[in-house]
Amino acid sequence: MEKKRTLVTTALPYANGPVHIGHLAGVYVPADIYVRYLRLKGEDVLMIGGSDEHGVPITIKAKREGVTPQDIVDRYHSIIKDSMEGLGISFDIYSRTTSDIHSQTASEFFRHLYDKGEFIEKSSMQLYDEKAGQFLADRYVTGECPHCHNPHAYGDQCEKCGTSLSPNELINPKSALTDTTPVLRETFHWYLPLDKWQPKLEQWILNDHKEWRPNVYGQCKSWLDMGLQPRAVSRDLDWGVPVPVEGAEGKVLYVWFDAPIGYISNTKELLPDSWEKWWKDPETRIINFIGKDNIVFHCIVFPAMLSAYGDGYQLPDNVPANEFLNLEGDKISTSRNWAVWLHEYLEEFPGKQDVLRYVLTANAPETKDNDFTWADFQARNNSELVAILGNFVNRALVLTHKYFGGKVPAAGSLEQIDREALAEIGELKGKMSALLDEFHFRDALKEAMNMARCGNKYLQETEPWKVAKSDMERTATILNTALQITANLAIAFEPFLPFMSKKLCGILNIGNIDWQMLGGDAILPAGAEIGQPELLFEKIEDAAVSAQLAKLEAAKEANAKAAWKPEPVAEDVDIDLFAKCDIRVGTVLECQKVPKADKLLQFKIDDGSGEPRTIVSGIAKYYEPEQLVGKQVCYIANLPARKLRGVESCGMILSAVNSDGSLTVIGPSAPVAPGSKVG
Ligand code: B3M
Ligand code: ZN
Repeated sequence: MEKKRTLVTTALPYANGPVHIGHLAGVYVPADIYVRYLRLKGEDVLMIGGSDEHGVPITIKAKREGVTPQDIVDRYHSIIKDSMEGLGISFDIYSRTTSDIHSQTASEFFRHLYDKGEFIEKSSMQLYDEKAGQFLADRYVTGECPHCHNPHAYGDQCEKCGTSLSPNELINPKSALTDTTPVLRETFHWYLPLDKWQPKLEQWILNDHKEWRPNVYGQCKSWLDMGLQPRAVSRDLDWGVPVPVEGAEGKVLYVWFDAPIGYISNTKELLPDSWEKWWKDPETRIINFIGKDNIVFHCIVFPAMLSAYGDGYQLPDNVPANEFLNLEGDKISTSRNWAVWLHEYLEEFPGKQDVLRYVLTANAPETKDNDFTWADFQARNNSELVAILGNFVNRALVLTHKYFGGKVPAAGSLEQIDREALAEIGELKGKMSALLDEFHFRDALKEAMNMARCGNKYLQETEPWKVAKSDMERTATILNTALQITANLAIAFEPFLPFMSKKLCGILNIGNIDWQMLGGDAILPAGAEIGQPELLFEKIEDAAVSAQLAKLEAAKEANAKAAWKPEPVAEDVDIDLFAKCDIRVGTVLECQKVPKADKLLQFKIDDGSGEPRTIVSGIAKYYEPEQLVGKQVCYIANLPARKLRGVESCGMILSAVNSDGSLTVIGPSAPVAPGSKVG
């Protein structure tokens, strides 16, 4: 069924950090491809985005930095907005949930449901920080995980074993605000009875939307099979949209209640007079682009909210959620800084927006989690964008300048090989359209690349540079055909690589392109001027890749350092036992590597006896032998001698174990006589 218009929403990223490639691959790049495709088809489409500026993580970050939550969201909203624009994500509006229009809309939404009696009010016992005088949101409580005994689990989740928790389950709960032990105190909240909407949602998803992606459909089915429960839609917190009901002081709307309403308020902000048709007319298709962790909110909770509101609100037609993108084999993480940040990418790879768009689409996590690696990024750029697409276009343009002075030559009568090449472009267009209609962006991009392959093959087979030696008429036909393929590429790639497309359209002097033109064999009229060839893509060198890998390595090291805690102190020992251990200071006279043992260093130590003492120590990875000569070190003097790689070692040199596992030799802070006792 064809509908009149399409409203595309994109998950609102939390403004507690910049966006990274995981967000882009999951939501914004596919949504942008889809919207650009619809626009090229001449359809009426809106792309709505914005920052999600409420929620507990923002308040925690603000506390930690000693600034207000508004400072945090102001900072990240502008970074996110600018960087998305930099990547060519073509929002019709990118707004934010701290706007007045949003508070009014969300507040009115809640009040309407409240007045209709759509909520139930329930009391419950929740953890309360008596010192801070406030209830603690789940994230504000930390403690020991009852499953894996990780001592740093959060009240909503243990990040070590991945189990979802409720704060009351934590062993030894502590308030993240004051580090005191919270107490249970009664509070009350409003709940949306999702169970009331279960039959409607079952019908709508399980029967009417069997075409949804299997991951989305499957997740919904398992929620529905478990049976829906009432969900709290308010929180005791001072950051958010206040609950617009008397007696609700200190309570705000739960962030997942207000955020999806952000889609509506942002549409309203853009189109104050005509927003309603985008939400309430059954002739509008609504498509929500999200990541897989947001499925339940978009397919169950928000549809239940819209249904409870009534007044003509429509439910989404599709929710093409993606799986996750990992980075170099590890889960992307904002807090661990294990990410490729968009704003940094744009600075470090200026003019290469399309390369990132290409790689994220070619490797999109549409059906399963995927991995982004810098090696793959380089390979796809060098062997696909440069070697296939860039190479073909460049050859077509250069040859046109060489033989026809930069003007599109007129085609004579086409031979079979010309007709076949053009027919293949038409077929690929058909495949691409079908794939794009079904949200298979990765495969659609492959078909676009196949168009460029088709162009290369055509030039390889027709060899115009040879034909030009004897037959200029035939050469004209071949280059006309090659240029028509080039123009087709400018259109086919527009949704995926808009910067390249714009540049190429500029060179080819084609102004307004649309999807109907794609597959055409006369997009460029004979005689039209072609601009100077410019390289569309350039090779990415190894050094650029190594620099990125080094940056990730540095993040890993910084994390290990930050996460490091000293080992717990061992059991008590008897003072006599300690006294038996004879620790001395000696001066290193000689130090050398032990042959064929990459961990061992062999020392000769002046221990004051007049006879040098030999000790072998496993610290070769951390020191060059000459670094230690002349230094004073501590060693245990009364360990029985033992042979290590054929060398008799009399004692053990003491080292401190650093947070990264490396070893630092221990010695006195000022010189002492060799053989001095430590005690
Ligand atoms: N901010 C969650 C997220 O960024 C959330 C999405 C809201 S969409 C209405 O994953
Ligand atoms: Zn755990």
